[in-house]
Amino acid sequence: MPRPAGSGRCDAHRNFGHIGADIVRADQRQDPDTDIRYTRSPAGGRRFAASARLDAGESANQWHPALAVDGEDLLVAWQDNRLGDNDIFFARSRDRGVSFVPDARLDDSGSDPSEQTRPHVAIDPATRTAYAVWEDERLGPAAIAVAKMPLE
Ligand SMILES: [Ca+2]
Ligand SMILES: [Ca+2]
Repeated sequence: MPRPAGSGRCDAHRNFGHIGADIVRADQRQDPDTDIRYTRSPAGGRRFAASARLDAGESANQWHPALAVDGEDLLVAWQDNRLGDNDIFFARSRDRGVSFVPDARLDDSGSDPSEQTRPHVAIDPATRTAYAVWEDERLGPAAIAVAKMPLE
């Protein structure tokens, strides 16, 4: 699978520093494609637990993870080319990252073969609403798309 331009940077590396870099390198040794993995620090930041894979996109690249937390809710969104072009997928935890529901498509571009890339997510605790924003080429030149989801 071709890798998208500019995809050498990994937000997991930036957010988790040296530990994240080790995890990314280990994944690339085992698989020819990239995955989204998650880890948390139940020890108050002194160490991280073993990581778990969040995406179900076999033989495809998952890139650019973004994470938002509010209370017990945790959302992770990423760029994913499992359907042949890049789309945005997400996974949600309702117990602050102890477990996740199976991942799902986030963007609404359907079967359009356009690129949806580099998501960011946020949660508004006042309205219990999750927001996602990403770069979207469905109308031609890249534009910014936004979606929201009430957290139940
Ligand atoms: Ca993969
Ligand atoms: Ca797409």
